[in-house]
Amino acid sequence: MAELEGLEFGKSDFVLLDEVTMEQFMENLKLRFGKGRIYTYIGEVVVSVNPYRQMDIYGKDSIEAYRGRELHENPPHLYAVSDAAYKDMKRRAKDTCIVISGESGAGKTEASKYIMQYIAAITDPSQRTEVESVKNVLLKSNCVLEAFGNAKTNRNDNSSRFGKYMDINFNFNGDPTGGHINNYLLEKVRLLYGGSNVMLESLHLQNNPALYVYTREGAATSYKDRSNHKAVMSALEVIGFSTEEINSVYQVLASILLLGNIEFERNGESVQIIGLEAVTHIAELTATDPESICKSLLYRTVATGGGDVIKKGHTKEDAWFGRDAFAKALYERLFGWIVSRINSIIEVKDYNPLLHGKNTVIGVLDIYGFEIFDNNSFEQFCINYCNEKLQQLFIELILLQEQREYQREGITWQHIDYFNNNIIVDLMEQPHKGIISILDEACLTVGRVTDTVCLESMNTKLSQHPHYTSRKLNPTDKSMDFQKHFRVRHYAGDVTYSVEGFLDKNKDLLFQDFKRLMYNSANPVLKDMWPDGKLSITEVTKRPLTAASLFKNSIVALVDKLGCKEPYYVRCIKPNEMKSSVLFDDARCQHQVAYLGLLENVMVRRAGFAYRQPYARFLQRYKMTCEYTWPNHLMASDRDAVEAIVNQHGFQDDVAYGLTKLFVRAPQCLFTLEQERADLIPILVLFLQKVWRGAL
Ligand code: AOV
Ligand code: MG
Repeated sequence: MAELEGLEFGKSDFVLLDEVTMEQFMENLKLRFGKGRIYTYIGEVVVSVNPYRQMDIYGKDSIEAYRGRELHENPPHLYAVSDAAYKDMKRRAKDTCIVISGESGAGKTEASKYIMQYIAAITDPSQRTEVESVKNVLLKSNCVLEAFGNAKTNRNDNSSRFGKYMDINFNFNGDPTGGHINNYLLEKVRLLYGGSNVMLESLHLQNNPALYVYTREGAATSYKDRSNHKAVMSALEVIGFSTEEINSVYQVLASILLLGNIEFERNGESVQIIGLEAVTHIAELTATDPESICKSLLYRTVATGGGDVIKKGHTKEDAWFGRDAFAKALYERLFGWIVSRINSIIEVKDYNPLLHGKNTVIGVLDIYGFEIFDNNSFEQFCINYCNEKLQQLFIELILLQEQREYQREGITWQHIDYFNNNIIVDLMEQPHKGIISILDEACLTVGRVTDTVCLESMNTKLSQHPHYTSRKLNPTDKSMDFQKHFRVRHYAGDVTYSVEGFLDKNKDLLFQDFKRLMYNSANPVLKDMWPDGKLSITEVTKRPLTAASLFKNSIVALVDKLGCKEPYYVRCIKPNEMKSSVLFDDARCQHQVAYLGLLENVMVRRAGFAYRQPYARFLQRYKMTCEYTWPNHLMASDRDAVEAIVNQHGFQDDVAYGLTKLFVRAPQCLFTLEQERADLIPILVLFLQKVWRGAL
């Protein structure tokens, strides 16, 4: 078992700080980071600082050290919370979830992978093959989803451009039986891998990302390489994708790249395609015909008021727009299809509760972190909205959870005021009044509503809101252009959004002709990705929900789902902007600690009882510090024995006795006990050695 840390590493739990001040908090965080202690608790919450280097704390022996142990028995670790979530689920037959939050590059995705690894390692020691396969698929799916859903941004080389919520199902034995992945908002358009030359040839591609418009930008810095590509291929195989399916995946990717190189020019009244060779290749790759592709690129089918169907020629601009929308949609559908294929492979099949007991779940949420770029667009708006919602959930749950625990244990609870970001969430999502509503309204308005017009409308309707600013409202602010920008004061900081492209992205318009084109593909895999292409133009009447509304609905559903599980939290902090393993940027870190509400979290935790432990555990750990309990007690119950320890140390006024747990108000009590224990252990060891040798 890993030994508890010495005091030279600082306090392993922030509730043990002498005083809850920002200074003390930061001092402790920095000290620990400097000593390679990247995890620290606030009660059951793990605060993690990205080490930006490989740590030797994730191996098999670490896993063994944490397996089945209580939170405070080992140095803080993701493994300890994972174990707690797992035990909680198993003991109480209750769904749990681990929510990982923090800004871009703070280490969320890495944390989620270690958590999955740990859960996979501790479950099912008998290694039954069926269970093995579920675990395998879950672990391998990470690699595939990252390959397709991550990209380099200026904040993180391997940034998640999609949100991932993964449920792992367990039977009553605590063995994994299946799982389900939900993905959220994929930022479309990216990536080219170093595929083998033979393969590239068959895809009509050349091994040079710079040749393709869609990958040119990332080409110089692309870190995806051949070995990575192989790993993805083999992961797809292990998961259970057929050769046909894998080929289709690459055919779609190739088509997207080729599509990006098609151009349009005006020829008299009409528009024509430059790059017919690419069209031929795309037709071959997508099992469609070149003529239909040309038609979809140049015309759209519209239903007239009289019920007639006519072909309307695109303007050059429409054609460009259509091409890009098609490419993005191809990518999005591909990603969605991969996720649903994985889901169909890992879904729990033939589960009979009578036979197998109650099915419980551990959910792991790894979503894109709060983002502030130089230019923030619609995607950042959605991503930051999601982070606001999760912050709101954190606030509610941490409070609620405390309250529930106190009730359960029969201890009185005193109310604590807590910063609340409801007001910002409302600004974004409130029906009729919020930004999303105003956007949707603009998208539904017939006629040419531009981004600027929509911004005007926001400025008028939101001028009074304390978290909203526009240049119009604040003419002195030269950092914003009044026709382009608005600013939201988020819980994590001010973000200036550029409205350019907001409406188009929100409409997410894809001409029906493309959907039909793909639905009519002779490749069943492609057809499967485009079920809505089945509808004829006269059947498509209902206006689809906008991108923002769809996203909002999915996040609301996610929050509901998380809300009814027992939550565990990992709060990630990014130590600096340079990806350095030694630099602790005080100001940046303090900012994150502040907006994550970590200080308030410590206060809530300490206001009542900072520390709690089941009687048996407490006794086990500290019985050596009391003459009545060492080596064994003769009292009626563990609770009574614990009381003896407490009384002997004079802590009567600092504790409360719950039904199953001891609650300790002052962290100093634990200090004392821990110190005494640490002092006693060498003496006891000596003593036992002597007994052993027969010296006594
Ligand atoms: P994110 O998921 O929080 O950002 P990542 O988990 O991708 O951030 O972490 C960014 C990088 O930091 C990784 O690629 C690693 O190099 C390094 N890193 C993070 N955690 C660890 C760790 N525990 N040990 C070693 N290196 C680590 V985003 O997805 O951009 O919001 O959208
Ligand atoms: Mg990530």
